[in-house]
Amino acid sequence: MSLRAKQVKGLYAIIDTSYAPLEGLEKTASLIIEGGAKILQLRSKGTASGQVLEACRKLRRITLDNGAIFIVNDRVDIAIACGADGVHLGQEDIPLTDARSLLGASAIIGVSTHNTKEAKEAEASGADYISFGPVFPTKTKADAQSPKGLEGLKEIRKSVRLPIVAIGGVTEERLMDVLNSGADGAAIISDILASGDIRLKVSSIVSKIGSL
Ligand code: TZP
Ligand code: MG
Repeated sequence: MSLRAKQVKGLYAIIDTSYAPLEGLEKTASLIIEGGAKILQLRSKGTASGQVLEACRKLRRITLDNGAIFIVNDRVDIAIACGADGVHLGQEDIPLTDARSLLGASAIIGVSTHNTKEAKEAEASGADYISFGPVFPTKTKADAQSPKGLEGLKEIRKSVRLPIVAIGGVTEERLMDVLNSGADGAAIISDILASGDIRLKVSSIVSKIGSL
């Protein structure tokens, strides 16, 4: 496993701007980082590119100041422009090999997968990690596939060696279930952003993972 891949484990916090408005972005990110998250992604569907870049530059500064990894969802161009650590690609985004040529050898590149075929393809193409899901029902992604369950996650674990980040309906309560089913990391949006106390929620999640 590459050095890049080894860093992808534990809590993978995603700021989705449908839960956390761009105006309060730095505050939200700071609370997540103060809670102890070491990986942060920005996901901002439908936002103008210039605004996304501006937001990413802020998050890049906060993550760099705190030794956290910063990943941009979907947009290789914005990841390059803000100096992110990497990008997360969906199945419909630009191919991994093109992203790798643009971002370079040291970038962390993740790919969304929903089945064994996609997971194996991502591994063969040089992904550093895959996300797999939705493991559970989620309201966050309108076009999410049907939930794959913990059994689906266990199947994927058997098919690839890459770090697997479980996504979709993952909560503090379900955290241990996904980690015990083969996930190396847990990507969480709503359980963090919709909680009344983001810093406390993150630190509680991080301490649960730390006690593994
Ligand atoms: N991809 C698959 S499910 C999902 C994404 C982006 C949404 C996850 O959000 P939540 O709120 O943690 O269920
Ligand atoms: Mg995407």
